[in-house]
Amino acid sequence: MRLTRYFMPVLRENPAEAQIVSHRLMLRAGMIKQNAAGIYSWLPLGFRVLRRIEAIVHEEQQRAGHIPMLMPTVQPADLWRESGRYDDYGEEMLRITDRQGRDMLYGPTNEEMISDIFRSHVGSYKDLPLTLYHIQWKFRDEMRPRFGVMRGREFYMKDGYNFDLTKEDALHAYNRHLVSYLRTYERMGLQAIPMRADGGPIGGDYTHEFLVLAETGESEVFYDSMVTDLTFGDRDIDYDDVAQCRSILEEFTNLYARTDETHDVAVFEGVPEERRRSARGIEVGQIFYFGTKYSEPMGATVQGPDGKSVPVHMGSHGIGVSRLLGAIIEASHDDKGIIWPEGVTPFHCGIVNLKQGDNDADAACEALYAALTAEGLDPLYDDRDERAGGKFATMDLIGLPWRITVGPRGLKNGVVELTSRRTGESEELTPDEAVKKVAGIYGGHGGTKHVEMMKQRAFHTYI
Ligand code: 5CA
Repeated sequence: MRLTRYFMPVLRENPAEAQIVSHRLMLRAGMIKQNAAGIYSWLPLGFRVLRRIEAIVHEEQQRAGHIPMLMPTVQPADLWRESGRYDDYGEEMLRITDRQGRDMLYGPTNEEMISDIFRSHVGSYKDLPLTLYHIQWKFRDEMRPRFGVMRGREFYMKDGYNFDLTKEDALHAYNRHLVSYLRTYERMGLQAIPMRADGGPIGGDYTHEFLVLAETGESEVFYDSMVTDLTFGDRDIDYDDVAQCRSILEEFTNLYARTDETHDVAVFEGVPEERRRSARGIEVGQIFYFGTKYSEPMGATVQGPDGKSVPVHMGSHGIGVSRLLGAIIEASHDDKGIIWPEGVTPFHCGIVNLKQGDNDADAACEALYAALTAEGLDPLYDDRDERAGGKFATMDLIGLPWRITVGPRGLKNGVVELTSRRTGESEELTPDEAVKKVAGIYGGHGGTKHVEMMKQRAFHTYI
């Protein structure tokens, strides 16, 4: 993409309405535009990151054997009357009446609808286990929408639902989700710690929230500092292996880590004092096992091996896809702007032309652009007629992990400069070497750990 042909309305001034850094940077980088309290348009740069995050979620869900689909945003109230949640859900639910006077609602979550789909089409235990998921807009009429996409009223969520014959099978589905979430967040460059939580309006005895530690987080959390040393890394996972999934769950949840809802001072005091931490965290996902809470009232049953009809054991599992943009920025920025992890960056690399209109500089930039594109990468070429300082400030603000700077002086010596946004370190390389190095980082030329992240097929090929 050439910047002169793009739509990236960068703001010079700090927007007064933004209280936290991620909101401020998303507005300044021209990623989002607020249309009403807690309701945003995703401008092109923001939309790119949203799609990249979504693509990782799709990949990891399907790796775990979960099946994508899409349910509507608007739901009939009658389904929610069946589960009893129509009255319980309260003011957070956006209620709508259609022209026939029928009660509808903008879905805050989909347990009822998926149970209805299940009961219409599945009748035998032989069709289990089954996990269906979608990534869809949700609406919760939050009392205090704030912090930009972190607490929106309209937000984008991955929600998945498992259907199993027994509690034991459903707990395997729970563990499988936990493992797949650990991988998902790590690919986005995040450490999200599973913490024991409370079921809230979804319900259930088993539930963990995934929290990214950040001062601006809305949740208060308590944990053993050793949990922050755990990393998932590049393990081989067999998602059908019950023992393996359970042992990973144990590894990541045995140490003390709880939100304030379930915090237990007496148990916490069992953690050696020097390892006890209390902090703030951003909740980027939550998993639940709630047994037959929905399947029983809604008649989501199957015929078991003995011929008897039994309600299925269910759980639901959510990832805050749009909230993740805010969480990643909170975890990865400096005073100049965003620093995107390679896994989610909107463009792989920036090209800065220090002297637009200079024949050699222009030609070198065009050649770099073509070579990077041929490697399957998406460069953003700043081809504006602007001074170098302004171009650098824009690149730093929007946070692309790598920048190639091209100027007449370097070109005389046959070199360009490759700069890491994270470390600020630069090296002089020939244009060829620079392309090879960037392609290598993202998985070309023999590859690195980013191979899987970056060799992503187009979004529509995931499903
Ligand atoms: N049905 C279950 C699991 S699918 C469910 O709705 N879980 S949830 O309420 O925990 O939401 C899942 C995730 O959505 C949360 O962990 C959070 O990351 C995100 N989320 C929830 N409310 C908002 C909001 N108002 N704005 C942005 N993200 C939100």
